[in-house]
This record gives sequence, C-alpha cells and structure tokens, in this order.
Amino acid sequence: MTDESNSAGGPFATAPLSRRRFLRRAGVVGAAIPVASGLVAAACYNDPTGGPAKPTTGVPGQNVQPGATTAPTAAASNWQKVDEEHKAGIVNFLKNVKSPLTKGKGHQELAPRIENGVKVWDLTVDEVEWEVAPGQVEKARGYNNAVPGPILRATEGDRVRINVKNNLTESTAVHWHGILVPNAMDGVPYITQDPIEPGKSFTYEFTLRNAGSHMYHSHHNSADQVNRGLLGAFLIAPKDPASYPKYDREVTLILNDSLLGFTINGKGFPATDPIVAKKGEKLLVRWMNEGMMYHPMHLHGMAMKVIQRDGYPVEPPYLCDNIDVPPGSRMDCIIDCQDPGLWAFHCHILSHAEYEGGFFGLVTVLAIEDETFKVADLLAKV
Ligand SMILES: [Cu+2]
Repeated sequence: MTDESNSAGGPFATAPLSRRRFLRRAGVVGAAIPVASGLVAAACYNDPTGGPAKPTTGVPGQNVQPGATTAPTAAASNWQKVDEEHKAGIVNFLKNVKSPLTKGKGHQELAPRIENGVKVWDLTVDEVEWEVAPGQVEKARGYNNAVPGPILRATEGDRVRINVKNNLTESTAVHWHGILVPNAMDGVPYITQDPIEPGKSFTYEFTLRNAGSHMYHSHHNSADQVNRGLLGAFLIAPKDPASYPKYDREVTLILNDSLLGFTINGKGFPATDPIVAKKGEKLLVRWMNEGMMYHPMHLHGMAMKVIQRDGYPVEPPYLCDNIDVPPGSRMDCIIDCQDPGLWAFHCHILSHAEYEGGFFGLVTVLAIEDETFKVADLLAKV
C-alpha cells in the first residue's frame, strides 16, 4: 500500500503499477462481477414491474450502516482494499482507450451498398457470446454478431432496403423505432407481418420520411431479445442540414439494462468508451434507451443543451446537467466543451453506476483536451 499513497497530484500522479499488481487488480475487477449482478437483481426488486427476489447475500453496501461516521474497526483493513479496487477500475477504464479490455465491439458504422439508387444493408440475427465487461461473458443476441448492431446512417428522402436473415432458434422481426414507415414495414409480428422464423429471411424497404436519431430492434419476445442485444442506431440526417444545430463531433450512446447488466453501447464500465473532445468543440450526444428502466444521465462540470427528443425539435432547447432518458426515447443534446479535464458522466440512479468497490455499469467520462490536458498524458502515468 505504501507505494500508492495519495499525493498532491491526485491518484494519477502515483507510481505506475507493477505488472503483478496490475494483473491482481484486473482479477479483483473480474471477481466483482457477480456482485454487480447482485446489484441488478436488487434494482429489479425495487422495480414495480417485478423481478427476482431481493438477494440476501452479495448486495454491495449491505454492511454499510446508514449514518455511520466512522468505519467499524473490523473494516479498517478493508477500506484500503476498497479504494484500491476503485482505483483499479478507473485505471482499467483509461487503458481501454489504447487497447480494448473486452472482446467484441458493436455499434460500428456499416456503409450501405447502392442498388439502383437504393441504400441496402444485410443484417443477420445471431446468437453471440458477448463480453460485457472484463470476464463477464453473456449469452447475448446481436445483429451481425455485435451488440449493438451496426449503425445505419442515411438521409431523409433516401430509399432504403434491409435484408434480415434469422439465424436464431426462435422467430424474430425488426421494428424501425421512430421511423415513419408504411404499415406493412413496421416489424410487429401478427400486427403487420408474420414473424421471421428460424432460418428464414425478410426484406424491409421504405423511403425515409423523417430525420432524427432513431433505433431498430427486435419486436418479438422483445423483453428478452432486445434486452440481450438485438438493437442498433438508425441515424437519419435532415435533407436540409441547416435545419439542425451545428456541431463538431458526435457520439451515440445506447443504454440497456437487466439481462446483460447495465451497458452503454453494449459494454459496462470499465469497458465503456471514454468520450474525448477538444476544448472549444461542440459535441452532439445522441442518447438512446433500449432498456427497461429510466436512466437519468448526469454530466459533471457543464450543461447539456437538449435540442431534440425522438427526432423532433425541442422548442425552445433547454439546458440541464441531468438528462432523463426514458425507455424507448432518444434525446439529442449538444455540449459546449470548454473546461479541460476528465468529467464523470454517469447514471444518477447510483445503483446503476457504483458499488462499494467502485464504478460499474452506466459510467463513462467526457475528457476535454487542450494543450495542458491530454488523456495520453494520463495514460503514461498508469
Ligand atoms: Cu440508470
């Protein structure tokens, strides 16, 4: 412990971790995962929609006495371990910038091919083993073997075609969430189409009538299929770019919860991606919630200007630092990145973001860089 006492320069001014210490800590982070799963169960217990019974063991923080001002003597040797575990999570998270902590990366842009003027994508619906956080591998489902599926990007007025092949052992269908489509293309089994049976394919085709930050997801056994990863972003630019506020950089963050744990773009902290921007940039964040819970996402240090909800303008735009993203909704906001540093960005239902061993789940940071502050410099210290 002595080589890692806090210094005036903050936690990242301390000596680098030895390889052995780093590996041990990585193990600690992995061992914390069943505890995190216990948190999910605990959260479900408080959910009026039901869920598993509250676990009697393994609930992080259950031994903390409300109102206690001093740690019990028996825990005196524990707080340092807790702090070490917490720090290890942050160090791992930052290392994730250089080399991913987990296998598999979803939410990648997939360029369409053009057939007679139509933008065409092929999507497969797959069973996939998905590493959500280091060592936490889940039985997931993904479009094109990824969680989330590929980002589909087009422009208002485009004709699009999406060929869907079902490789599951159960039926499925794809709903184009928020996109104005002809009724037969809406993707809801027995309401607008027959389900896509195992081994079968279905082709969706429509003209994009409304711009916005939209989604696509399964609409069959969806509490399971969407929750396990059958979801993705469908971003439709307006035909007139002047109709949308200007921004320099964009990121789309899809929230999910429950069956794969709490995830941003298919990963839980420390495997979530840090968001890196330059001082002076205007950053567009497109929030999407594909989960079954509310997630108030809180940004430290500055405001977010909310400009669109579900692809429709918010008039007038409003400022907040805690944006509620309800299940099914998309919220576009612009952040004026002015103050350099690492700014925590997390769900403020705190049991979705932190337990006694540190952060997990719905946590990332906004790193604002200038000539005095760079993530690479931080990485050099850890
Ligand atoms: Cu949350």
